[in-house]
Amino acid sequence: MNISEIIVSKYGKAVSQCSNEEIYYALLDEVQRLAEAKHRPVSKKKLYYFSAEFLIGKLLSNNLINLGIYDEVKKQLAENGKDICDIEEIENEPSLGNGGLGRLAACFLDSIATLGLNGDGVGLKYHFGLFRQVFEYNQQTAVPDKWLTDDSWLIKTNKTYPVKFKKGSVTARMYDINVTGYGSTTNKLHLFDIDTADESIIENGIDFDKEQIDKNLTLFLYPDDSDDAGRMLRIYQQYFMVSAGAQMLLDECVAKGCKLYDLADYAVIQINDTHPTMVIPELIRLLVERGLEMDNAINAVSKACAYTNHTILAEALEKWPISYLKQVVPQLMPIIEVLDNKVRRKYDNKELYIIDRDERVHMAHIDIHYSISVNGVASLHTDILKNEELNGFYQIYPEKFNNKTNGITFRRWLLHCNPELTELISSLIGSGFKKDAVELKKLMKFKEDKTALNRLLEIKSLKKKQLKNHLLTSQKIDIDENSIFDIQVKRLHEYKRQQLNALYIIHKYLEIKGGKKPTTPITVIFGAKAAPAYVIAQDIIHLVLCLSEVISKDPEVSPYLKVVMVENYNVTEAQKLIPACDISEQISLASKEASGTGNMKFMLNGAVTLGTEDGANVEIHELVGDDNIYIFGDLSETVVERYKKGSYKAKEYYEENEDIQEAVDFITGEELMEVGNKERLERLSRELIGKDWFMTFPDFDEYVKAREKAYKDYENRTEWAEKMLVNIAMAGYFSSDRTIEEYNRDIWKL
Ligand code: 26Q
Repeated sequence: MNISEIIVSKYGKAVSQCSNEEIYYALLDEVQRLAEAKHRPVSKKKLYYFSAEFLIGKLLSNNLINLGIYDEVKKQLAENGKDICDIEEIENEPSLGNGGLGRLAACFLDSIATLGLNGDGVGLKYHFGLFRQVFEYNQQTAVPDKWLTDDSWLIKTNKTYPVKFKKGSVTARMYDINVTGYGSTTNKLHLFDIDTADESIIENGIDFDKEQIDKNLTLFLYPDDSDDAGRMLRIYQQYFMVSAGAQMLLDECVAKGCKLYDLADYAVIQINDTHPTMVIPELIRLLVERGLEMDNAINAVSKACAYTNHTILAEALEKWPISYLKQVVPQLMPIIEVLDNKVRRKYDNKELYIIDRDERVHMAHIDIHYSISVNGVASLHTDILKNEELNGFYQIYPEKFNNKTNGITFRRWLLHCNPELTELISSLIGSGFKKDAVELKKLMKFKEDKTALNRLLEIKSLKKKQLKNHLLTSQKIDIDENSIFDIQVKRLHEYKRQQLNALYIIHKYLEIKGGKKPTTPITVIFGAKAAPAYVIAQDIIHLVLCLSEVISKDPEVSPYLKVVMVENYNVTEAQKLIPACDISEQISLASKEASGTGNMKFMLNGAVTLGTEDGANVEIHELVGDDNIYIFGDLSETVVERYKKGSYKAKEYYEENEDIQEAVDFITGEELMEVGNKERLERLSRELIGKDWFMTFPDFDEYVKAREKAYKDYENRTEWAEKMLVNIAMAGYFSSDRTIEEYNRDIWKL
């Protein structure tokens, strides 16, 4: 690629005379051309990855890396006085996902294309992704995040599909985004939208008229916890996506010679959580409409579908009231009833029914009965599904259950976000790890190599300085680059226990006030969005922001402890935060975090995990061994038992443990009250003492101990560098290329 030539032909001037924006759009056009020129994989059978969320992040650099021209472009820009990082800033991040599940879908698309597999994504083209988070008065406010620009990565196609609702029909139009793998083939992400969407109906904040479906259908991505009006719209969105997607895939299969009853020879549909579950009854409906007998249609569809479960939180499992479905998509109800009746005839266990006695449709139950595969996303998670949550189903379909431990794409989470570390690794073990991540294990040879270890520490320092500079410009926050960077970034949820981290901070603050100063100063960084309707989550954000203010205003403590909450945490911020991290906080209540994927990104970038035996932390622990991770807290079995018995009394811990009492009392003490909102802080304190549903108190002492041990170990820089090295070396297992190979080997068989 010759950038000067491209720019001259587009704008008639030199690169140095162009604005960053002009350069960005020229590169976008050129990358699109190169991506289109790569060939598409061909195979009889094709994968359709259905997901309500694809948290793809910015695409320019990712595409340049995958096309193998990133370094060249960077060099040519530099020769013309332009910094590629400034060009990257021009691109808006498409935040088309809530968190882990959406980001996983994006990593998977990258790996599917990289492995040359024939597989496309199917989803929705939201006009506004997840809300943009703004802090005001130490609280979160949510504002719309417009990411679409006239010229973007979306390619408008002329493919349209009618989608019928009870209230009337809409036309779905397909837009495509090229998915350039790090290899020779390109796939597509198909996102559906309506031409009549109307952004002008948005009122203040992120409110809008929820009645006008033809205008609002694709405006917003729903936060993971929402109000009732929003729920109805969710059903509209889900059906719109699956109906358009189902028609598209049937057309493609028929064009290849599919006779409909043999659908499973042409298509495999991976259902990403229950959000796309209606694709099962919708495909059955379409096959019947095209002439198949109901039983044959059910059989054909069941053989083509596979389901991934991402959560064991009961409240997050979708159960739609029949009355809702009847109001939105009455055409699906007769089919769902047939599916339920078949189950009822076969099994007399009410827990397995699709429709329960409260007239609600259990979406996961449709998936489990009418698909070939049910998978969890980490080994512990799959075990819990088999033995606890879905045990009834496991008993009747043991062959369907399988584990697929999540993974991340190393192109974005190492090569792109940490070129310095990538270069060091290449210089030590060659570039083979870029294609085969397990080769990172070769780094183990350098465990005692002082030069290599020192280079690792130098790179970490550099990434910390870069983050410091970024936070200074973006948020006017100044952090000490020589402090320990202790980071917890993820969606705000009680089960993830940001409140436990906050309790530790209070404990530490009081300790420093009492004269016990840390050897190396500590910077605790949070990044988290809370669903707007999730009150306690908002309260926890408020607590962290208030703590940050109180501590920074306290001259006795501020030289040793700083708390930062990064505003609007998203993929772009993650790419800057993760490489700079020393300690990775993965402190969910054991059994609650299905997998986690941030934990893998941190490990890959040389952070050491402080975590519970939960989700994929268990596998990280097994890989790196006791010396290279800080594990604390009750085990999943203990937690599960405690829930079953209903024996947990937070108040007893509060009354008997002085440290806990002191920390909790601080929440409603005068220092915080002075900067905070009384109602929020009091509600949070009551919630903790009266309920503490995610059991922070029982883990508190061990957490404090483990965190202190990590801070102490950090002081021995060489030993710490060894831990960093082992983490990087063992991270290869968590490449999403490995995960996708397993999906293909066990489920898709492309
Ligand atoms: C449901 C109903 C109505 C509105 C929204 C939702 C909704 C939206 C998003 C429910 C759940 C989600 C997202 C779930 C999620 O991100 N789960 C995470 O998936 C990751 C990838 O497997 C895991 O690593 C995480 O452990 C899991 O929490």
